[in-house]
Amino acid sequence: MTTARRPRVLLTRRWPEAVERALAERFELTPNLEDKPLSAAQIAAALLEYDAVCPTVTDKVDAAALAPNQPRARILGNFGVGYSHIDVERAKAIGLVVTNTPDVLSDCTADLAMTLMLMVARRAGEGERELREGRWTGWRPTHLIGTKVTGATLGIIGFGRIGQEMAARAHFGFGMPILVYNRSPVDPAILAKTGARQVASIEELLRSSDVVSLHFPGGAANRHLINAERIAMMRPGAFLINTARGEVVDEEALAAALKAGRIGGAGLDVYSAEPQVIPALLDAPNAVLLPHLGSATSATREAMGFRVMDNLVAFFDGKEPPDRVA
Ligand code: 8YV
Repeated sequence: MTTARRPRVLLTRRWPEAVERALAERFELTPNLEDKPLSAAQIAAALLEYDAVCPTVTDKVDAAALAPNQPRARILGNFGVGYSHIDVERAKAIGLVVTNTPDVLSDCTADLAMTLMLMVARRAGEGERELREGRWTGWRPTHLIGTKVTGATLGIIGFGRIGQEMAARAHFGFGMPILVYNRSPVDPAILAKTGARQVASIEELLRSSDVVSLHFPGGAANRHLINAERIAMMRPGAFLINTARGEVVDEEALAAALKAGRIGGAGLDVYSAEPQVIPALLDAPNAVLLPHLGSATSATREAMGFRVMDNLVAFFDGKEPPDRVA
């Protein structure tokens, strides 16, 4: 029996142990032992050396990283559902297949969006900072008064898998009426599950919601979709939740609205220049700021890794990878 050479696979970061172990049984695996993001030059070099390169959101897989015109690599197995860090057109032009990891992180990302909504509306971040810093002087009827979430109207922009999970949690757990803005019409049966109503414009949604949660992809087309003008359309005291991608919000405009008390607060898990967060947001007490934790549970991170593996196995077996996006 001839032993065919196993495909060489590069992971650009450390992955969950169980996934690395399984991948190493099937492929000639190189994890990034240093666990630091790769530079464009390192990604370009890797494309000449490996059969598959598996990036994450911390890798800028742009035209510079995709410089080789004739890479050895044939597939980018992205660890994550969002892939706005990958220049998909350039990847296609040099013959790379691109896959992602949908479905498996919808629950945990929706859970985190709920966490942010509750934290910001109930001023949990402010309260915890006060207590830990020894500034808590005790209970009083007027202390850290927040906003009631139960029954408030939730506006969801982008009604894909994660948006729908958010709707279910908010509607069935907190009795929230759901408004939806989505580029294409949503199947009435899907809307009916949470009694959601699809509105015709983002503007209508912003004007009619007490909480606005963003669940659409990043990338150039959606950059600053939530800009100063649109933030100004939000109800006074409303909350903006972003677990999607930082670039979809004009962060300076958001920080200005928070500072002016134009809206009630913001709950953010993603930023336009991660891991940097602009000072104006860091200075806003009514912002709850988490470090991109949407999918950060052991169950989900393992499932994401195994989902990449399924795609690699299919691809190298000559089959269509199930989560091909390009
Ligand atoms: C991932 C995410 O952890 O999947 C996504 O799109 O935003 C996160 O949940 C991250 O992108 C990993 O690359």
